[in-house]
Amino acid sequence: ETLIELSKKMPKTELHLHIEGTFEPEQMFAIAQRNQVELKYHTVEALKAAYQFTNLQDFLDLYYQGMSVLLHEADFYDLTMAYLSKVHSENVVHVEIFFDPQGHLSRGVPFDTQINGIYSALKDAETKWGMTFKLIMSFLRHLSEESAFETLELAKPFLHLIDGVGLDSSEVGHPPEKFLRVFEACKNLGLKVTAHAGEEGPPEYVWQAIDQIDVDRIDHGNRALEDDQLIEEIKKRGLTLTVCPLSNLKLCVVNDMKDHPIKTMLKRGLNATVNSDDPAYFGGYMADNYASLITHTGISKEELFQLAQNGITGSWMENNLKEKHL
Ligand code: ES4
Ligand code: ZN
Repeated sequence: ETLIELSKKMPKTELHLHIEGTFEPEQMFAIAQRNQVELKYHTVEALKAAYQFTNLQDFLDLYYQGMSVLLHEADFYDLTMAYLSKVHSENVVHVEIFFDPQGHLSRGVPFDTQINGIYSALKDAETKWGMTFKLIMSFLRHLSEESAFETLELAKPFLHLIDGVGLDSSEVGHPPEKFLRVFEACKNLGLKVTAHAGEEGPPEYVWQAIDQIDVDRIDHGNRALEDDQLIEEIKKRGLTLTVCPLSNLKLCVVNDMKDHPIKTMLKRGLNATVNSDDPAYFGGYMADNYASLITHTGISKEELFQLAQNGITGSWMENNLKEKHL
């Protein structure tokens, strides 16, 4: 059995996935047509040709355009179900999904439309396949603290459906401390907390996520490797890093997959996991992320098992369920 075959068979978790980043061009055009929304690109080919990014912002500009066709609950359902069917076929057994409510509220799409569509698909996948899930509401960090607080207010009737909050979008210039008070309020409501940190931003932003926000997890965290003391702190706290190999390649966080630091992370004792971030934009889902690491980094069978195991221990699933999967 090859390592790629093995990695496909392993039960896997996805802990870093933006549902709006699973929007495949074909589905985007179909929903655009049924909603009579015009896209800037007029063919699937032209859109796909635009997926060449030099940094995070290049990607985000297209990501916000793409999600602009999502208007109705059925759109959010269809998007989510397409993603869940795909990763079910790759033996993903548990997903923790981000959604960006502000990216839709700004277009007049109500909070309940968004969350009801996404949540119904998650529930259906649980019923059909036993796939378990957590739902994470993410704040857009390029927007204000006030906007994040308004979003939290809108989320309050739906807190029974939301497990945690995250922080995403343009990192540099928008440090975690900008949202210190919002995250404090979220924690007081019993929500788990994670934040994108150290993707493009400096180690200082990872320190802030830990020391000021007291995050339960770190999304990406690549640049933590620049600071030995920070590595020690992450280990001391047992924090999981949700690493996204194909994302890192497409957004030029790494220049070549052979230089991807995931093996270094494991060797340094960090709880790294493999995730797909925005698979429709970055060239692959969970299985593709593993396959790329296998093909280009010389990762071992033991390291693959460690990554999958970290995905279970670092998830927010209940402890008895973790034990079942380990
Ligand atoms: C994102 Cl890769 C990435 N980084 C930050 N924010 C995001 N939102 C969607 N994908
Ligand atoms: Zn992300």
